Amino acid sequence: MIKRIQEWLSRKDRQEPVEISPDNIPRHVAIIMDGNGRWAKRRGMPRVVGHQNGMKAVKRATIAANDLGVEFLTLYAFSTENWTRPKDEVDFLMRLPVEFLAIELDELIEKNVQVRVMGNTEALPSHTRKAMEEAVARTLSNTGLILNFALNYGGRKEIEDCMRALGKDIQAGILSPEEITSELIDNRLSSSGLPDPDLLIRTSGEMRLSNFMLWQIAYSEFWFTDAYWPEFDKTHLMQAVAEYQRRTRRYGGLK
Ligand code: V07
Repeated sequence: MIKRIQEWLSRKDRQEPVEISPDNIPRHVAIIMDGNGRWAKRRGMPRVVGHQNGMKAVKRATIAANDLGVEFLTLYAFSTENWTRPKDEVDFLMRLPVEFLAIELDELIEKNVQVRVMGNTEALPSHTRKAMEEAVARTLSNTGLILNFALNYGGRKEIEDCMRALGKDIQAGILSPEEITSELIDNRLSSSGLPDPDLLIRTSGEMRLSNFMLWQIAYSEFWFTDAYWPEFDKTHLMQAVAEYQRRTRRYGGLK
């Protein structure tokens, strides 16, 4: 028995091609991109080298998702909790959208990708906001995959802001409590306009949500991998989608 499991593990490590049906591709994939610092540390390099390589993995994952026919890809780039990291690291992270614009965006524009951002973006440094706004503006008319960065995002903060806004509307007499429905809440979250994620991926072996899309993932399938985010490539995404299809096959094509 133990031997059989070992054989299976070694096959999985070699990442043989997996079978994916074109009829049941998750429309919306969300990813918690964990393990950038650990990946660097394992190589004896500073954490920021991990973040830099994580940015390359963003482009790989985007192109892979686009090739598979995924319509929406949401990536957790910076959480409301990440501000507690050392200042140097936060400063470096806040420059990544600028680098992304300079280094990675042209190839994504060629692939017809549209960039969006959700989260509390007003609180970001102006160079970060400017880069992010430029990425959004330069891809606004693209019609391919929607690449949605969660930046200064927190699931509870999003729900808190939504409840405050609804409370204000009630106080102003333009909303009655009976009118509050799931759909109304959907429309007031920063993910408004996107369908709920069908598949949530987290890298680096952690199995927590860490305040990511708490409302939206009510029915999402979860897939975890031990791979660090800078190692993530098309084969990981394909494994995740193949597993998603195995789990949802009873609805295949009917969902
Ligand atoms: C960040 C790279 C990916 C690994 C996880 C953390 C580090 C891309 C962006 C980005 C965001 C908005 C935008 C264009 C690019 C980004 C941050 C961190 C803060 F419009 N990667 N990436 N932003 N990392």
